[in-house]
Amino acid sequence: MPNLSTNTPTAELQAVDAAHHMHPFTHGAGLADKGARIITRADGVWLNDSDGNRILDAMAGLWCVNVGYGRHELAEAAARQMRELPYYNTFFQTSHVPAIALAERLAELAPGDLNHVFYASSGSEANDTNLRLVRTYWAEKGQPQKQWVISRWNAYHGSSVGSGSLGGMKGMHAQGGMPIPGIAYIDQPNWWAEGGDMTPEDFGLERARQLEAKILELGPENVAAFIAEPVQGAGGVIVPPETYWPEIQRIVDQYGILLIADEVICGFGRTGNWFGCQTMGIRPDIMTIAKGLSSGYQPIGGSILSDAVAEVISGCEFNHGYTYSGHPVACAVALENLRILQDEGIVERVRDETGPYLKEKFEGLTEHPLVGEAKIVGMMGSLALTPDKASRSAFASEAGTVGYVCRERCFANNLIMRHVGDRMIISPPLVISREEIDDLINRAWRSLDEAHVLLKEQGLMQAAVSN
Ligand code: PXG
Repeated sequence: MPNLSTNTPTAELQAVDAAHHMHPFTHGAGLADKGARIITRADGVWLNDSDGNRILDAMAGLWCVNVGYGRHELAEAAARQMRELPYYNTFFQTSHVPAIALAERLAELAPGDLNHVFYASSGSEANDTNLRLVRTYWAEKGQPQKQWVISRWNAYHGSSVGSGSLGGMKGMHAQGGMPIPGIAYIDQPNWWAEGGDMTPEDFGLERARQLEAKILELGPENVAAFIAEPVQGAGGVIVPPETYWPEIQRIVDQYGILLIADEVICGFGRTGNWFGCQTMGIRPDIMTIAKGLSSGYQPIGGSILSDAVAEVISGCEFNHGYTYSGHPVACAVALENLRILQDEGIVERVRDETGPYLKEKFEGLTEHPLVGEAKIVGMMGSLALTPDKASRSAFASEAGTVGYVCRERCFANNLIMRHVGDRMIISPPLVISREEIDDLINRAWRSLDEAHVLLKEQGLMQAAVSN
């Protein structure tokens, strides 16, 4: 049994990783051949790997390290809490200070009358909570037939059976018996890929009105809730046209359907406000939170409920909860993380300074021959790659082929930028500086150039037959 450390040679770490560690959303054999990239340390927006590379992390881990890496205050908060009370549960009429204090803080930060927190340890768990919660809400109100939850194709709401079913990822549904019954899907507001000849405004209305049509098809008396990310993240940073959300809000109000805003990515400053629903001007009844809540330093998530929803749920025994609901160490770290976001004015900086600066630079990438559109809200953005800007064509190759080529060039240039199909996405730590933004854009430009050369060499610049 080797005594592994960050000083162990990369090849040895990779071999043991391949032998014993199964990775999420990964073709295991493919990775075993190639060897995983091994991250050893991180500071600010920078990662170090076991080969000594210094890498600009333009994804904030998995959209979560909002305050950046290396914040000792968060380590201290965890250590303090571990010494004082490392664990206790919140079942059986008990509570503890970190869970109480964080719930109070979240109630202050969340808009409107979103004042009540049910804790989980991840976004997936929180969305499972939401699924049971909205159905229980209507049952308690004497309408037990209100069971359907409407979601969107290409939404991501987690990877458990419940949250994966709430999501609209067909590749996930194909494995392991998903989706579960009682969930319906409408199309996403992705104008670039699906808008055809419509204006973005008309398209936004058309996609929102699919919700109305679906409610009428199922019967409003049978529909519990609509769930959506204010801006789709894992689906490729799809920023909806401006007409979309106001129309969705009208529809959920008109038919008495609960609105769940999945803020797992959009929350805690990512869009330039504390929550994405504020940026999009919507009033959810429930918000899902995770990721940026602790900047990823501890696994913690939750659901924030409005007064009206909480009052109904509190009127019954909701037979649901997790061993780690309101874990004291995770709550203590989240509280400290919220303090940092607040005291350092990080959300305001994204809104007023670095966000607009990044937007200007990022939109400049549309000058590149490969880039059709650049969409960005706060610090989440995406580039649509295309062989033909005028017609907004997709590539003739299988979706993701070109995106993968581009992502590999980004990695070679020590820039972590993801691809979703043939969209390239960024979601950097919110503390990224102007100089680091310049660096990010330079590396992205260089990677696009290199990808463009390769794509031409490989004959991959062909357009698909129709848009
Ligand atoms: N909702 C949203 C909007 C998310 O983005 C979840 C729920 C689930 O959270 P947990 O903590 O259970 O993972 C997420 C997670 C990707 C990627 O490839 C995105 C997520 C997770 C893993 C990978 O973009 N988002």
